Amino acid sequence: LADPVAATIDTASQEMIARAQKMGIDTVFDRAVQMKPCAIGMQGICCKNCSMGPCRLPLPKGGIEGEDTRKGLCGATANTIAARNFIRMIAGGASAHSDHGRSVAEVFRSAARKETDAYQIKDVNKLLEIAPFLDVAVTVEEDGEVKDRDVDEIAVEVAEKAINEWGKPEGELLYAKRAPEALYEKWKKNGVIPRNIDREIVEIMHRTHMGVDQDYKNLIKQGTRAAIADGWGGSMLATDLQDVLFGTPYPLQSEANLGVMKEDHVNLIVHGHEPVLSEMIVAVCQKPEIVEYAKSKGAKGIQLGGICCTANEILQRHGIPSAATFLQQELAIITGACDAMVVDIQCIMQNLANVAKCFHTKLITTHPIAKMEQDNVIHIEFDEHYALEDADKIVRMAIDNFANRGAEVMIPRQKATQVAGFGVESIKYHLGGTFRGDYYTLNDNIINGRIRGIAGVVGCNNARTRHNEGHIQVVKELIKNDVIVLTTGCNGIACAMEGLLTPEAAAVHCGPGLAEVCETVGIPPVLHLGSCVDNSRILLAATEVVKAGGLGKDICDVPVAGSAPEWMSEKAISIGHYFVASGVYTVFGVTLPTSGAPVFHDYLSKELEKVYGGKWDLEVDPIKHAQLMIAHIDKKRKELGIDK
Ligand code: NFS
Repeated sequence: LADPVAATIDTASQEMIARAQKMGIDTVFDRAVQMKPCAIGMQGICCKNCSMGPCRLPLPKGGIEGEDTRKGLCGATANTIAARNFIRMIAGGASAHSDHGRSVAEVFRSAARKETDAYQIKDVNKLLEIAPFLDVAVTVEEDGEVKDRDVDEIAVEVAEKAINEWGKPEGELLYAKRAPEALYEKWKKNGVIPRNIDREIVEIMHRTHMGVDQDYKNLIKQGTRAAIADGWGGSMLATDLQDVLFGTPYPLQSEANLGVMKEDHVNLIVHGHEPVLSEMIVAVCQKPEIVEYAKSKGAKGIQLGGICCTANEILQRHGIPSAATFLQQELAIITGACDAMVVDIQCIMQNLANVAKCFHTKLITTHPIAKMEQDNVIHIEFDEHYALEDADKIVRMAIDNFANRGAEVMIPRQKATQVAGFGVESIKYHLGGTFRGDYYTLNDNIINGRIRGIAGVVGCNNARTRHNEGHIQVVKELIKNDVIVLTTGCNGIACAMEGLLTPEAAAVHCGPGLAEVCETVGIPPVLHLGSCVDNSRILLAATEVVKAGGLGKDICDVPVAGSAPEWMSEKAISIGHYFVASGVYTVFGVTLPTSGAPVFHDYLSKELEKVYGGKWDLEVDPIKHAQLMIAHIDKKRKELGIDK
């Protein structure tokens, strides 16, 4: 990838990278050419957990013959070092998802206690559905009669029980029991049921401290426990409580790519992850007096757009268009038309501030744990108790800045239509059966072979590989082979930009079986399930498939595979690992930080399957990557006796 402009398959991005270069502004695409990554770090075999190091254990050219005698000053082997680094990545990822979940839980508690007017319980059905999983009764017995409990009372108890999951002193993660029974039993037998969410992350930091756990198998076992605490804990709670507060998504139509920005509108971009702020911004932007205010400043209205998982959150629930994937964030400012960009946490590049300096764009940080050192950045700390006031201030700042645009506005025209807003509930609606169980139609179509299997394709962009190329090629190859795709995160945005999230895409890109199902039901072949915490929806969808019957007793029996073709964040490693621990064969693209420790790598990519039914794999070539997933799906079909 020597040419930054060619480092993306998206022509809108190419235009913006070229424009930045002309203006003398560097973007991540330029920096990726200049900065060479450390080969030893990439292979996972650099230990910097104490100051006697960093100890670097390069793999000898030509691999290892005979015994592997490499060791650090303390004697740590390559396997120990790679395993420590790997589970520290899980800790980073799990903590990011789970801290996001905690924030949502705290806002939820404020709403349940009626300490704030800005947030209310929007989806009572979902509240009643999740309550029993948190040991909260939805009925009471009074005078020998069973009566419905007061919803407000249930909400407060759900809030308290949920928050307890982060730090309770005893017991086990309550949501672990939402997994298929066979999987729960497997976890129990192997001692990896999380005790509470925070504890598993802290224990990773302890066990990877100098001189503690020195057995890669035991280290990864703790990584497994923390990853389960993420997928089936912090992330799942985030998804559930967000749905209760802001509504469970249902399919809707929108658009994607930089072309969603409008020259004659105030362009306000929300970027980051927690919907507690972006929901308020959406609400404020819909107020007639705010629209009037924008008009009084010479704009035709306000165009909201999202980047990263905030994009996915407000897309799923409100149909707000997705402006950009992770790697396009600087490019949104380079249009010259971004009047304000509001960020909270995660996946926010510090260089945004440098790019914003070259334009009129106001860059606003909002979260106490995520500030920027550059002096052009404005910090407006978001407080849930004054949520609407804070959002109002931010939106007005964007509107006031509209008049300050320079002459140099250039918005790429490219944008694509997308149908998003899917979830466990809407799949049930579209692919369920009226009489025969919730996921009956889906299972029936898998059994009769129209749908070959299910793939979860998720995750980031990575500047070390061509932007969106892996995402699109993997997904196209899967649907061509009749594999239905569930997407989240930046893969969802990439698929939207390519037009794959439309029902019409089925006739163009799918094999005959999947095309027929999509056309009959009226769904896209790629179902957008939301943000990265919403990968928990994929876990629950897989669980529903198991429950509907005919496809085995556990997730690892189902013809399903996972993929992150362009991953880059620690969150992706945590996600990958909870997929694996939940029984899913999971293929990553780009690289894995395990290649320098072949024994540890083999443990992840071979041995773990014997324990949990899922395993890791790495494949850089997108077509081979998809073919590996298809081969696994076929293997599972054969085991189920449904191969024809
Ligand atoms: Ni996921 Fe969201 Fe995108 Fe990757 Fe970042 S936005 S939580 S980490 S880059 S998919």
